[in-house]
Amino acid sequence: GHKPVLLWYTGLSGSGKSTIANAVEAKLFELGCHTYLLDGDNVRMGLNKGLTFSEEDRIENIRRISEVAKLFVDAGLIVSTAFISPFKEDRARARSIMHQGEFVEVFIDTPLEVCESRDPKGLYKKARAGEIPNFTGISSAFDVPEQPEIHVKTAEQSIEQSVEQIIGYLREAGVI
Ligand code: GGZ
Repeated sequence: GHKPVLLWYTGLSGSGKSTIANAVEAKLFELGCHTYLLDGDNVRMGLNKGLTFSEEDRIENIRRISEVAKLFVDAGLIVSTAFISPFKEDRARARSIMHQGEFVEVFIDTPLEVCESRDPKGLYKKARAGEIPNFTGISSAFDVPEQPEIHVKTAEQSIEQSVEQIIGYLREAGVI
């Protein structure tokens, strides 16, 4: 058994949010937990189709994601959301609609230089060239989380170690 909880991943494009969230999910599945992952692939294509990367639309993107995540947590699942979620007010609102202890902020802390050097989709290159407006870290803000429950420094450890760090937190917190 496990307690329902929301793992709220936040970090720059290319920081490793999706990779780590997927690996943590696989581990939780092995442990018999019921999980659900919300990410760009299943949300920005469907529920939030049509939303752009303007400040206004990002706020709406995160608001809808927060509400949907709450529903899944109410259904008893361990929910993970993997979105940049750059604005601290929006993360604070997501936290505020959850019950005490059900919101776990996971800061995937990868320096901009590292994200930019990885640049798996070539988006940073395009953003630097001015081809993508409002690009987080280049031409749109990312508010650094001040007190995340879990602070993952990906430049200093392997993906496996990051996964263990998160699983370890969930064990200590009595979630799993
Ligand atoms: C940031 C952008 C942008 C802009 C497209 N700024 O690395 P990716 O490609 O796969 O992840 C990024 C994703 C960010 O969507 P989110 O829904 O997570 O953002 S937010 O929480 O801020 O609403 C990136 C791609 O979309 N992308 N344009 N301008 N990332």
